Amino acid sequence: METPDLSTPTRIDPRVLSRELDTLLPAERIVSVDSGNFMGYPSQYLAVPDEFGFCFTQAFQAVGLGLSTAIGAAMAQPGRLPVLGAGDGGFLMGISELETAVRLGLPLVCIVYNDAAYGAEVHHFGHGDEEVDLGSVTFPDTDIAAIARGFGAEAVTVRTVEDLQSVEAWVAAYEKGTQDRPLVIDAKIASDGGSWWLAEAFQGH
Ligand SMILES: Cc1ncc(C[n+]2csc(CCOP(=O)(O)OP(=O)(O)O)c2C)c(N)n1
Ligand SMILES: [Mg+2]
Repeated sequence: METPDLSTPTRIDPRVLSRELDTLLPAERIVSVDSGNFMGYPSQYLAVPDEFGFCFTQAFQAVGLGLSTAIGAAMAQPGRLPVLGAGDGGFLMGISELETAVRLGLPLVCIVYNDAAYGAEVHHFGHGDEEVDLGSVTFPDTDIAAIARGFGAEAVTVRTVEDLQSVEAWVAAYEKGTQDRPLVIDAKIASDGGSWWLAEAFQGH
């Protein structure tokens, strides 16, 4: 099936981003997923080798556990590339653990689906035709790549498929066995109008 693409010149469709990363990143991987509107994208588009390749923290329903989950997964299975899928809100909640990943020299890929919002909450606030104030759940743009570099990680800002080229260099070093820094992908994502899985889940709220 063709991947839907609502990318704009400055924001990438999260489904296209995830599909491209599925191709770019080594298949021998362990995917961890934080909580939020975004969480279906890595779950749907990033293939994993088996059941030991997928850590889904939704059992706790708490935002912000993804990065520490991914670090734990990396320690448990050093032979696999750890890949985190997180939203901007959840990633910033747990970002102190980036220092841990840098200190441990972990090759860890953090995909941050950056919609400048607590996107899941937009579902709650924004349904129907009424005018609603989204001021408490939407944010100004945050340069997560710059913050990640401050922690000592490698980082890239992604707005288009072409911007993903720098991921290839990071992967090449990983494949040579010389990669000792996490990579944070600050993906400025386009809206697909709110993910279908949360629209469905929130129907009763
Ligand atoms: C600790 C905690 N606080 C608040 C919530 C409610 N909550 C669920 S998803 C979400 C938004 C997460 O935002 P982000 O990580 O940016 O992901 P997005 O929904 O934007 O894709 C919030 C606040 C929660 N589940 N856990
Ligand atoms: Mg968000």
